[in-house]
Amino acid sequence: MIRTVPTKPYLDQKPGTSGLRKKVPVFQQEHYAENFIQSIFDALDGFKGKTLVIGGDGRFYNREVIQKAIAMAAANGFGKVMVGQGGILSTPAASHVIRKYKTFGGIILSASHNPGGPHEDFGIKYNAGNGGPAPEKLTDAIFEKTKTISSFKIADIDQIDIDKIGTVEAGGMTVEVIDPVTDYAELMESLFDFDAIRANFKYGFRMRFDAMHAVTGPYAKEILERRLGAENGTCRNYKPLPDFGGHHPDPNLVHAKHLYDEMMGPDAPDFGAASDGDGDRNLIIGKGIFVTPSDSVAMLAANAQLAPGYKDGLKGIARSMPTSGAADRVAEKLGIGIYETPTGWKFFGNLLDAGMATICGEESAGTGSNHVREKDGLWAVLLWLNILAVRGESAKQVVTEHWATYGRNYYSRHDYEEVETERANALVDELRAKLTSLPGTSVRGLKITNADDFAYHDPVDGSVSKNQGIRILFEGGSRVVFRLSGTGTSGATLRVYIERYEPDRARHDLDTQEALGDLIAAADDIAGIKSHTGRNKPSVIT
Ligand code: VG1
Ligand code: CO
Repeated sequence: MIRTVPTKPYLDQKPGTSGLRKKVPVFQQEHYAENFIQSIFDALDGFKGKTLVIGGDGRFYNREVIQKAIAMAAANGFGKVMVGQGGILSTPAASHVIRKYKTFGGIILSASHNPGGPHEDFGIKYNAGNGGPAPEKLTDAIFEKTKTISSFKIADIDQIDIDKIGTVEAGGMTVEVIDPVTDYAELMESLFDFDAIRANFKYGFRMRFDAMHAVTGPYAKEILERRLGAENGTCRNYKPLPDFGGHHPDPNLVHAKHLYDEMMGPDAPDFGAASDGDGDRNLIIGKGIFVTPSDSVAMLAANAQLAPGYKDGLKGIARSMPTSGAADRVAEKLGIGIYETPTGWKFFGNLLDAGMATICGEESAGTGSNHVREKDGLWAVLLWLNILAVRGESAKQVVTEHWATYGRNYYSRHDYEEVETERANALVDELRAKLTSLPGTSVRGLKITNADDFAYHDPVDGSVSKNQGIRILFEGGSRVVFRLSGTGTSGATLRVYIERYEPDRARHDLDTQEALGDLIAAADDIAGIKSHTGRNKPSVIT
């Protein structure tokens, strides 16, 4: 029943910031997905007879690869797989299932916020037994295996009916199809004050949640409308579609502009939120005010004790390097640790496992805590709802009061998408070459105090990750960071992160792009963005 199929390596299967992401036609090449899945198994040890979780964000090609993964898990000796019904498991829900049932690990099929469809993106990543994304050591080992693979193992079994909840035997292995929502919804109930949130809705609090036709729809419907009593229709675009309705399931001010416009309009609900393709990102917009993700993690950390799951306080806060320093001020006030990691959730795993950090965040709309080992979109939304319900205040009040207490970190990210790879590399190489000569010089009247290429020394396992983003620091604490995206599937994406700290509360309601104007101009002077990319302006500003 088990076949060993000869195959040839593909040389482009290097996992990026979050797993392997490629266009669907690339994944549809003969044995392309099989090679990567077998390489994952080949890089792991000791899973014979153990359980593997399999789920995805429901995008185009999800069902096909799930069938392959099940048949290959059987052939490779797993004892059981747990699959989300319909092939659906949000990334945070998958992380929770891995942890709750103490499984060996999981395979998550997603390209997250990237568009889906026959010509769009697909992705595969492996999460370990702690529920978190494979650390660099493991993704490097997987990549090595992909370069030399010569065969894969697959069981000759019929297609599994993944739409029917229940347990079947196939290929000498147990396949359990589980409800993707129940365990996750219970976890949320255990962390948050559902009574307070329910009462708030009852007394007229209105919200809008946009699932962007991605994976969080069924979760949001169940939790917000059924369990918390938000009015019917609170959740919009809640049906997961293989092509996300033709849109980018990226909850930012460009791709969720309709939500932003609604929240700034005259009849705005009290609170607006959205999540991405695989449910790990969040967009938070209060009535009349957008909350940047960097601010959001700081504000959630500052108020977390209002939620039952965090009533005993936080152990520490971790943020990715490009994320603004707003959270640092909260950590300082709380007297807890603050950790600065490279971009990508895999770097938070050790800090969470070691109990050094409780809340983590990234500027890219990712926030989460030690309840799972992934960022978690709905978790962030529910913590906001919990805080607003207990404080009895609007999001705008919470935000402005936070700025008054801690000062405001003006923050923006400029993305230049699908730049020719050579041109993007040339920009980075040139910048790197002049790093040592920059400190002490001034650009646009701004004095550079330091310039380096960020390297992370993991305080738990001692591993070192180099070249994680170029930082230019200015006198007064402002900074500009440059790095290339590790999640794109065509060309290169240059990300430029710009930040200025403003302690003066009389200057807290400036337009963000204006408040950062001189830094934005300085970034171009220093890196030659326009000349290298040939672009006059960014493709996306968040
Ligand atoms: C981006 C974000 C990063 C995030 C990653 C995965 O990576 O910047 O913060 O962890 O996406 O998020 P990059 O390398 O493109 O900058 V998700 O929601 O796409 O899994
Ligand atoms: Co995502």
